Amino acid sequence: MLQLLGLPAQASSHAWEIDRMIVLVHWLMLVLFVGWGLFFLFVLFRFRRGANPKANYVGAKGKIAKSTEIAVAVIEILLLVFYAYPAWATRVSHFPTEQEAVVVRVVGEQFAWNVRYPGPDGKFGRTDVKLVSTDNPLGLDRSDPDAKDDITTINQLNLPVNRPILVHLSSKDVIHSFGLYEMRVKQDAVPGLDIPVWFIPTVTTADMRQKLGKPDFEYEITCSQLCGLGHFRMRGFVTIQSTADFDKWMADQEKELAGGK
Ligand SMILES: [Cu+2]
Repeated sequence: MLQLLGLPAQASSHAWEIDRMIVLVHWLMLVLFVGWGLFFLFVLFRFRRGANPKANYVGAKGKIAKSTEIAVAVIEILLLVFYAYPAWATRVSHFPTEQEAVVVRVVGEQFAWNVRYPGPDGKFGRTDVKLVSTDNPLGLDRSDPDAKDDITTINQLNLPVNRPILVHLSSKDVIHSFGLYEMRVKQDAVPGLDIPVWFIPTVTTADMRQKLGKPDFEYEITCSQLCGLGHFRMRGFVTIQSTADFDKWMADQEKELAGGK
């Protein structure tokens, strides 16, 4: 069924929950589609002109119609209450703490994703809109002690596997949407707002390449909101690594930052 629906591979701990919902809704829609189709054919035959020379203005009065309608409503309520609400509740009310999660800030702009890590001190440094330039797209104030070790990248998000990731999303200009399809994550990035979104990646990029048999596969950040003329090229990449590889990458970034200063 997943293959039939063309869903991307699953790479986060909650991906199955979203997919189960999608599959159940599609089964319901398939039953309704076939049911309505058959009913339509039946009506064409049953109420043909030859058999009904005189129109009946009252219409059909059957119990089947009513009970079918109630059954469909009940199934929809069950889907909502037992599948959709619980899945949504974990997303919005069971956030990991800043201590247990890897915290990242992602700021959308026309047409790129600016990524920022707090660095070893775990604190995000000060930013100032006056400092924004092409070299410093986030306006990071490097004179602030908390900002000295902040790591920034553009269109590249490195994350460790099997750890909660907490992304704080915002935007510099218009509304963008942060979409990680394999993680089943999609959240709007809105100027002036800090919107948190969390997930746990479960498959490293290397493992996913092997699984899919595609040696050049990359997880992508897609902008899922039509945000301007360059919307189509607003894409970043996510590299899911083992904890050791991620720590090494982070250390390399720190070294590069220290060397460049
Ligand atoms: Cu965008």
